[in-house]
Amino acid sequence: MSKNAAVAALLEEMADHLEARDVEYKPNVYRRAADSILGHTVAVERLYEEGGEDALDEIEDVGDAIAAKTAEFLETGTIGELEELREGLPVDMAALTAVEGVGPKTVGALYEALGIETLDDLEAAAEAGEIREVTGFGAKTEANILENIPFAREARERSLLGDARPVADRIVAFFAGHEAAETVETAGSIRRWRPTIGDVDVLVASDDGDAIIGAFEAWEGTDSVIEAGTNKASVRSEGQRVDLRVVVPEEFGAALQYFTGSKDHNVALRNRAIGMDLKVNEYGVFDVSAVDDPEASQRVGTRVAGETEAGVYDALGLPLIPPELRENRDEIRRAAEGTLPTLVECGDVLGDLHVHTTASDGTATIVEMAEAAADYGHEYLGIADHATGPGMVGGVGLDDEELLAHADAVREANDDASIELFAGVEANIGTEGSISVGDDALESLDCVVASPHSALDGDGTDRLVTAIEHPAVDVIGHPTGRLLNQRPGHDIDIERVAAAAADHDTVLEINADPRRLDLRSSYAKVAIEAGATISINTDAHGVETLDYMRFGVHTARRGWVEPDDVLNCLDAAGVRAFLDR
Ligand code: DGT
Ligand code: CA
Ligand code: CA
Ligand code: ZN
Repeated sequence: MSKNAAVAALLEEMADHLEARDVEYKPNVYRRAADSILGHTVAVERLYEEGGEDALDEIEDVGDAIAAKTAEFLETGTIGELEELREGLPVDMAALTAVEGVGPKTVGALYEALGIETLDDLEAAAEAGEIREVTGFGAKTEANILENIPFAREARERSLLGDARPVADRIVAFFAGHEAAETVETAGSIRRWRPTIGDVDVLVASDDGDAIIGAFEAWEGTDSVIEAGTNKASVRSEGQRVDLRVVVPEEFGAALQYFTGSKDHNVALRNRAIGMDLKVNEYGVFDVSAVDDPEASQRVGTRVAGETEAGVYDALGLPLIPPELRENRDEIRRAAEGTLPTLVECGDVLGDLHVHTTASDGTATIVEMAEAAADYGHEYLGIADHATGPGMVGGVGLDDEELLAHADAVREANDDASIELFAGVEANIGTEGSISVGDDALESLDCVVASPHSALDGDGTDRLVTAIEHPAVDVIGHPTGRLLNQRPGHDIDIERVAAAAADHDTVLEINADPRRLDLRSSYAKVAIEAGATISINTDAHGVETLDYMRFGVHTARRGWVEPDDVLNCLDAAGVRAFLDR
């Protein structure tokens, strides 16, 4: 990943420090610059390498001074002025300001008065009733702070699925080849493919807990052991916390069901069981109709299931519910009715309609991307390089004439390619919903993706609906513009957006880049219920990230999406027919 996020974080921290010192105006200048750099599609290091500070200066909202500081960071790995500010106020600014109701000014005041530097300090001071004694603070503020600390801790401790999943995959592969392990599976949020992960849960079926735990501690991917017992160990690997549990093979299914969660799904499932005179827990499903006190022990009554997960659900009169659906969003009722959706699978996706090449900010040529997509198994690929327009600076993005020339190059490559190539564009949606490419150019392209790249705060509904209504727009890319753990993106009224998309036959993208996963699953569900079509695209900027597709597919599954809802589950001829609609 580019260094844009790192630079943006440092500029935000500078803004916080200046604000803590009651400096006016300047903090906002830094924040706007940070936002713009974060959302900028070209890597700052590349801009700097090619055009020096002048090129950085060209980024929206970045002036001389901030361009110089960015350059200083790229040259030295640090910013001198920030180092000085940190010395004057040696606090964990990001952690403290993550607490709702605590801003930089509060941090400054609490450091002056009580020497608070960390979240632990803050918590201890609030618990001791010291904060209410500081001028400008009261008992109510103190109580609020105390209440909001756990949430702040958690938000800061969640990893991106895209970072956690590879760690889980490696552990599963390791134990799949281990003689003492009968079965190994992920559990928890990683198995449900949540976009962010608190910790990675892994479950191993084995009669030899010591061998499994010992192997895990000694595994080359284990960086440090947090705790280890006879049947459970927690370690750190690649910055991820991993919880591994060992259970006996006879109870593996029940344990897998229990530890996959979600908690809300499990509660709903247990309630269903109670109505059937059954008890379900991590050890099995038990018939307790003849038992006086079902709570007397964990393994009570007659055991009717537990070796396999399907058996657990079957004992409760249900088909196996896919892990992605286990969020207590009506899946148990639908399972009981026999009307669960047939979810889209990776193998159903036949192409990718949003990738970049060196013509804009990608790292591979048209031919290289086409070959990689063919190797990946795709039947077609939509080349959607950036157009110029709002959000694009530093020379990135093609004007109308360049787009037409690029489309010719794509069509030429198509003649020799083993898969079908669509000549497309990723146009920018202006703040009022305008499309940053002329109608003549749009007309001559096969596939038009239009995405918001600038001004991503506030409500984006009108903006998106206007873009959806444009007759040449085929797909709305990453509709809200969110970046997970970084910025929330637009608020949208998804019902209105979905209705407009359905009306105008405009497709809504689930962007599969694990930093985005946008549309989020709950919005995708609303979209398909309104009759809109989804497209799952990687937005790959190089050959390596074509396999982001799986993150998009599992996000779609979390949104109850079926193959029929997805444009790129059609074959090339079907997609071509849709685009010519
Ligand atoms: P995370 O780690 O925050 O991303 O989310 P999960 O869902 O992986 O949660 P985690 O790691 O705390 O626990 C894994 C699963 O274990 C969870 O999804 C359901 C189950 N579980 C854990 N604690 C409880 C509990 O107190 N009650 C119930 N019913 N289930 C629990
Ligand atoms: Ca977990
Ligand atoms: Ca856990
Ligand atoms: Zn893109």
